[in-house]
Amino acid sequence: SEPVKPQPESSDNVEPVQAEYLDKDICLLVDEKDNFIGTATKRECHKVGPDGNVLLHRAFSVFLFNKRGDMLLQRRASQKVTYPDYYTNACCSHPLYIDDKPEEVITAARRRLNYELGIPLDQMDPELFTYMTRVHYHDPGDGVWGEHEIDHILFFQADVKVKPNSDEISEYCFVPKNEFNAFLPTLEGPLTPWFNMIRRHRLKLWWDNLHRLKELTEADKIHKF
Ligand code: DMA
Ligand code: MN
Repeated sequence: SEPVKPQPESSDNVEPVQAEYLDKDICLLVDEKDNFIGTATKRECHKVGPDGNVLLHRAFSVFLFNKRGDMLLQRRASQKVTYPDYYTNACCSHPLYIDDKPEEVITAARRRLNYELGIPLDQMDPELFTYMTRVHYHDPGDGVWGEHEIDHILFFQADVKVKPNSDEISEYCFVPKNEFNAFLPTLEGPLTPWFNMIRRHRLKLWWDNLHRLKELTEADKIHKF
């Protein structure tokens, strides 16, 4: 009989576009104080180990608001490797190791907002981003793919052109602040753990103060909510 062919790792049920990035994207490993200590592929950074652990790496989460103060909520595409079909904030991803150095977080955020939401780069002046704080969290996900990150939280407010990439996002909408709490229970899927954490601990405070966010930043802190 035919010998059993060894399966390449990248064929483990992951959709091809996502699989390509799992091996191509080089993420930044950090220590508990967010010091850069090395690199690993996106795949290595999200595989849950036999002990339930995941490698600690650097990430960012953008919360995007239009000028009226409505917040962009999106649903992750079904083919996402981690947290498919979950509802979440505008854009999350990872600063990468590019040109022999760690990419700046705001540079990475602009790159991914352009890729995932189709926002033109010239509509995202770096000055429009406010770096709020960092959150250290560990979540085992589905037990195969999970997260363990120091997540840099960025707020962004501007009226921008949005054209979502269907490889990444299946739905999006802008939610007015006074409708947010009633809107959440109507969603047909769960919220991502990081979005839920920020929602519970900081979102109301920061959403109420979009006009003076700089006064509320906790730049040196790394929260463990
Ligand atoms: C990873 O987001 C970052 C956080 C804060 C969870 P992601 O899974 O959306 O990353 P990517 O878009 O690069 O797959
Ligand atoms: Mn990650």
